[in-house]
Amino acid sequence: MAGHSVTFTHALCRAPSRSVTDGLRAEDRGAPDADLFAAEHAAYVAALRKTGAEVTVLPPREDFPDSVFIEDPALCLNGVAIMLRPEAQSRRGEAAMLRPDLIRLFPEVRDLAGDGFVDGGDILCSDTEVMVGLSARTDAAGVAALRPIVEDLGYRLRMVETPPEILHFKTESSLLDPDTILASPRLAATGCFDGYKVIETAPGEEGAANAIRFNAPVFLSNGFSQTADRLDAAGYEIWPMPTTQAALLDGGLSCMSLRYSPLSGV
Ligand code: CIR
Repeated sequence: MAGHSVTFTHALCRAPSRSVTDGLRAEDRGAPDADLFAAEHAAYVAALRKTGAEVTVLPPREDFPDSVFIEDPALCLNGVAIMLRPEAQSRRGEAAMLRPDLIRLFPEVRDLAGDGFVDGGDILCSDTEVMVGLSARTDAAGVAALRPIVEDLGYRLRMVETPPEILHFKTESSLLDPDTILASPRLAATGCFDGYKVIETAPGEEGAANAIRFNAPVFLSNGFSQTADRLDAAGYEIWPMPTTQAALLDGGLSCMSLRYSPLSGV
């Protein structure tokens, strides 16, 4: 069953900067190649558009090497943009930098009170529930500030734990349809998806879980053939995508867009 948590009329992206080579990474496996990153990003934007969505691509920002990962400084929920507060030092200015664009694109922009931290990569939304994973980037104070905004927009907020070895909650999970989650076995084992149907990634393919269901297709990073088979067997239409350069910076498919429908209702 498709629902408004997987159908979108719009997406907002930001082109990668040349400075993306300085992006944050937990483990240095070499800097990404800026040209190849741009090519992979262009393929991603083209695929979003191919589903019928209107995609706005903001210009690159050299002063923010990780700003291509536009999912982290904001959350779009029920037609409203919510400014978040990324924790990483080099990303702290990203929300303020993005805010004028969101004011231009959304009828309403809300701000997080207090000084807690929340990264969009830790937020997974279904039709009725917003799951927020505590992580190295998202703290309880940030979640407490987000809760009244989310509840006011008609959603339930549930705070869950992200295992310490996982950067963001959605690094290893994604929504396939309003009742079904794709997750790595280690994240699913925490029990946070109880009540949902869970499809686990195949052994050694944890990175496949940072997928996005965007309208009809599920975008899945290249190289995860066993997980692709599982999704295919479950009836999902898979669109394989190259994400080799984002992966060098611990990023993936969800991180590179804000997905929304201006007039969606709960
Ligand atoms: C960072 O460490 O913040 C970036 N290099 C990667 C952010 C990935 N974003 C995401 O999972 N939502």
